[in-house]
Amino acid sequence: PRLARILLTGAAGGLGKVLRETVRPFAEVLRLSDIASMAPAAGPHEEVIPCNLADKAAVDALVQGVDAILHFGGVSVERPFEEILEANIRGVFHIYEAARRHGVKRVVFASSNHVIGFYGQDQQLDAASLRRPDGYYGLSKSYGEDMASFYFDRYGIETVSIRIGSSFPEPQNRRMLSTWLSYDDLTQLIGKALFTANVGHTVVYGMSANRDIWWDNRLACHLGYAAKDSSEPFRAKVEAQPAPAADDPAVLYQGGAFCAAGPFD
Ligand code: 15L
Repeated sequence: PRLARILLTGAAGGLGKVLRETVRPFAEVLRLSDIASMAPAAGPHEEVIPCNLADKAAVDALVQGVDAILHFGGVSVERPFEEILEANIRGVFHIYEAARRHGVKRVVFASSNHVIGFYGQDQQLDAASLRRPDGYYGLSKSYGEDMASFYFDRYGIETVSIRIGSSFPEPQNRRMLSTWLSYDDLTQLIGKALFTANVGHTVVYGMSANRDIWWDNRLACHLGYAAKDSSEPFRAKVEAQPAPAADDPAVLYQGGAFCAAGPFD
């Protein structure tokens, strides 16, 4: 399956740069957007439109003419509330309002494990577990999930919220042996999120087929996501690092070091 035009926000970000290449087969034209400048310039089958997500009119224009939105834009780490408010909270509202106004029926929302970050690494969760955000960033992703739920119930706009674990070329520490999501698995998951019918608002944990996982995706089984990669080949390399203290948030909480960020005054 293939859509005519997909919008990717956050296209200059860590995952956006990767997705610019890997989601190409999902659309005739990929519209790329970011607040930061994007190199290289638009290639064949690409459109580049810089946009500040906090600017409602600009987001409205950005969304016009697309068939689906991959919303990966915004602040991606813990920051003071005011920064998160503009990019993530106002930003996600602008995306959904624009989707409503322009009849866009499918959004893939880059949510995060930080919506449940304060659970212990000894706990098992599924998509119905109560959220325990680990900061303003996690709160903004939690708000984004609620925004997705509301826009489905009220306007029938469907969303898959992917609670991304840690999507990097390889797991960087012990925690990421559980949270790692390979780029290939992320791309597969986005394909399922775009092309599975009747997703309503589905929450899925974005992780590879790692050995020790904390999250159960059975409530998202209709997506048919089947991870192919695992953090296991990187275990020896990661475990060669000095072990953190037993009371280090990095090994206590699912959200890791985010749980110890701030305060900012
Ligand atoms: C996130 O949500 C961040 O965007 C990313 O930079 C990683 O820190 C990731 O979570 C993680 O928890 O490893």
